[in-house]
Amino acid sequence: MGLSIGEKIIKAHLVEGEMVAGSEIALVIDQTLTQDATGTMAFLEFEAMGLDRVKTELSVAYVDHNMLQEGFENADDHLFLQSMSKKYGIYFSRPGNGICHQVHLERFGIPGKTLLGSDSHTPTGGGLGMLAIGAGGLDVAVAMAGGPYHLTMPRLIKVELKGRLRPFVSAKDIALKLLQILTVKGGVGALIEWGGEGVRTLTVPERATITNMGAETGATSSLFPSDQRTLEFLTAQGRAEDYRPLEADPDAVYDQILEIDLDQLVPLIACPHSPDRVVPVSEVAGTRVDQVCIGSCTNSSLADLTKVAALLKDKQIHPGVSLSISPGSRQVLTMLAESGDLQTLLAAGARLLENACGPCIGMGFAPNTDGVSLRTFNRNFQGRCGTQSAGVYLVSPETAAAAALRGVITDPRDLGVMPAIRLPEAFTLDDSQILTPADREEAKTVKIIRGPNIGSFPVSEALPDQLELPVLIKTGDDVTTDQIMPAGAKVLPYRSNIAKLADFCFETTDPGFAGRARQAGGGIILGGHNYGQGSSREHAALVPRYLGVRAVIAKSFARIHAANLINAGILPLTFENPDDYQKLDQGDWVTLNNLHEGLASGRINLSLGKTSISLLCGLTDRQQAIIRAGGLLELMKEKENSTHE
Ligand code: MIC
Ligand code: SF4
Repeated sequence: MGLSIGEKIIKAHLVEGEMVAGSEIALVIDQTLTQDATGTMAFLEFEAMGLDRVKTELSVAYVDHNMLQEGFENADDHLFLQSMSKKYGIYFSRPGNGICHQVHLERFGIPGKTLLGSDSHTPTGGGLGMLAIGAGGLDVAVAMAGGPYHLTMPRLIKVELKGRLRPFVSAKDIALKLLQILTVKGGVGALIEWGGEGVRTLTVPERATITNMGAETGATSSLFPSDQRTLEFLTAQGRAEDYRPLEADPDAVYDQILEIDLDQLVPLIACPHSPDRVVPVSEVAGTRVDQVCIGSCTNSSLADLTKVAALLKDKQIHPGVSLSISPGSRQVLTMLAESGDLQTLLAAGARLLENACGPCIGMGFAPNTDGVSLRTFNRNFQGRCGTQSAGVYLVSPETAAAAALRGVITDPRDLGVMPAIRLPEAFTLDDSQILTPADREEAKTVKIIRGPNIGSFPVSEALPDQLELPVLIKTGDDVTTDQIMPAGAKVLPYRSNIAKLADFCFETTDPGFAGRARQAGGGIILGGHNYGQGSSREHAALVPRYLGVRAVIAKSFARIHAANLINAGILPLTFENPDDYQKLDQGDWVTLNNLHEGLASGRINLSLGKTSISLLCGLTDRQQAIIRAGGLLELMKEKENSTHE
């Protein structure tokens, strides 16, 4: 039987388990990436492992999220990351060099390799044919230390692309179409592989837009083949030697096959407040627009911004619209300046922001009260932009440009003829803002710079056999990690300071949560389906754990968050009978009985007065050991102590 692209990469990196969907496997990780918002914690965890250098082929640390620097906190974090990188053999992409996923694609990604990143949009690398997976910081730290990455072998979804995109319809519309089909839950447990004749028409940055947003379906990762288009991109980046072809075997077998006809695809838009609320742009055309933001790891490539410049050339944006442009990298910004397109964008009235995540994560450029913001980004969860009452719509660069010109949501096809754009054959190369680590000798003398904002990793304790705790909160379906642990300009500076961060847990939806947890000395969380979707931030597990949360009971979990809960020593439990969710309420004191036996048998009994509820916890032996120890770092310490005795 033939193999798919993903199966080929997995087979070449498999160190534990079998390639059977649903079972646990472990993979060797070739490359890692971290960013500043999750990286400080990942680096503290790596440091706690006591190694003198990373063991990967390549590890890169990026600074792209926390760049407002309203106080000393962010700058402290940057210096900490820079000194850690220098000492431990990690390349350091300086603030201003660009968004991690865009820069990694341009300068480091290699087809056929594995990449583990402490950011949920790491699958952007799948556009180059690399198996790129998002994970919590601790899993990335383990990979930096040379340990394998454990995950559930995904089932395979193949998406066949037919035909060719029409003018004004672009890769973002393909990503939105898939979200319309799969929803924010449909990709959970799956690897999405793209194939069919339409694939050949898409460039690597276009493919990367699609694999980037595969994260919104909950998928483990998304992958394109590595072909002539890949070679063209790598050659233009001066990296032709990194090319290797990679295709699925013709007789590869998939669990599900979908088809998208590019000829029939129209401009699409995701309405507030979920990336899967997708409709044709024409359905909401005419809606007033206050703000348009172009950028983010989804749509900030040179081609994206060149298209926008072509559409805005010799025109002025609508007076009611504020337009921001955040180029994905310094390479993109430099080339926009060289081509004159930067001047075109500024002359049209655009506001130029840094080459960073910026408004995507609520770091500035928050919309007005009740504002309507059209963004080329990937997430539109309520409040993520910094304004609770604003409505964020997700669109392609073409649709964003049309709205910027007209002041209302506009089908970009109404703009007439799409101007032809010309891209240079070679990218402008300048890696001066990527710092090379010290060699082994010099590394010994490098001192780690640790400002007062750098906290320490919280300690946890082993799991008792019985827990009696209150239900601290009862949530609905699709709770995001942005709700559990909000980001934005006020909170992000404390990503290296768990004690301080704890004040903000569930703050936007339930400001009393942290107080209740502190008062009760801990508790459990009750969730609906897809609990913990979205970001990979392990803070959404570390902070509840710090507040004494020992278990989350939900109807189902998002992949990365479930792994983060286990690593933090929090038990993820599901209902044997989902209707039992109705029987529990906030404030109930519940008892979880015979936990150690239950962990092993996969079934735990919860009692609430006379009511007894059966909960499931299908954990592997490895995961059970982590939970018993109180967390992955605790387990590693236990193991180390027993070898030293
Ligand atoms: C996001 O898009 O939510 C982030 C910010 O990039 C996160 C990481 C984080 O919370 O730091 C992600 O997607 O993993
Ligand atoms: Fe940054 Fe936004 Fe991409 Fe997350 S989704 S990495 S915040 S640009």
